[in-house]
Amino acid sequence: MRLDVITIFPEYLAPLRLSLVGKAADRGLLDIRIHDLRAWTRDRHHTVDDTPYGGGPGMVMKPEPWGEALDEILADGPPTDGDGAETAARSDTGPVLVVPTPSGRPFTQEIAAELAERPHLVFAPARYEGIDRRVVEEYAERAEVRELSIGDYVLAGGEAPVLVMVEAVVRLLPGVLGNVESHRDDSFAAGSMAHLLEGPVYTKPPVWRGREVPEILLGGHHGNIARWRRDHALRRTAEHRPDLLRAAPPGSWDRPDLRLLAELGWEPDADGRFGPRPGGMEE
Ligand code: JDQ
Repeated sequence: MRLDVITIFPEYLAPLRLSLVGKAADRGLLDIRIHDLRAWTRDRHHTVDDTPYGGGPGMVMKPEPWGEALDEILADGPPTDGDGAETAARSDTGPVLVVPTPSGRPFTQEIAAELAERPHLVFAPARYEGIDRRVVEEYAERAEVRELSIGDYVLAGGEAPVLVMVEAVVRLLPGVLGNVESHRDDSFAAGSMAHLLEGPVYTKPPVWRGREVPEILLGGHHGNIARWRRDHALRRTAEHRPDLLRAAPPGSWDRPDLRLLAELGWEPDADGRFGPRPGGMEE
């Protein structure tokens, strides 16, 4: 996978050289290139921002440096394969332009998995009040543009979201995780555990500062351990993420689940779901 990041703070992306992502790059699974947007300015002061049309506070990123940077980086990326009838903007093998913004669609595990399938991701973290709108319009004709938010809080720029999204994507690439982690059931992975958060975990010593590891985990009864873990996962999900319980499809719950959920004050409706069905307002 080829991964480009265009930023006015290239040092902010230094953590991509470390840990899991950095190791994946060292092993050749990933080609990461960090670019300074100011390299594509033409004035003496390397200006990247200007005042907003229509007035208002703050500054807006000028379109020209982004245009020059993206033209060069998209031309230099892996080739889009296909029959020529499809454009890079629509092809599964064309580039994806990821633009972090508080007004984007929510970045989810599902989107991370989709991005992990693509050969070329170009990240465009902005600063100030964001990038001139015409840049997204222009590159939507040459790439799949994804405007994404990592959560409902306001950051000062898109660099931290890039670190978050790259880590979520790279750990899904084949060969990046060792066997232990790759066989784990992730809380948000599509599949059997999608509606359950992780329960608590423990390691040695068996007693720390007078606090004991739950006895059931010390015995070897795998059936009882699995049930104990599921109960704690359910309790935690009901407490922290009731929305996930409500979104779980009917048939997600076995008899002990339903007994515990009833104890916690949850009752399924006639269809076996907790609360109103999600959806109905898409697009
Ligand atoms: C930028 C800004 C517009 C604040 C400038 C570029 N989830 C998430 N929170 N915040 C961001 C993403 C984010 C991403 C990129 C950014 C914030 N800002 C500051 C811009 C309105 C408010």
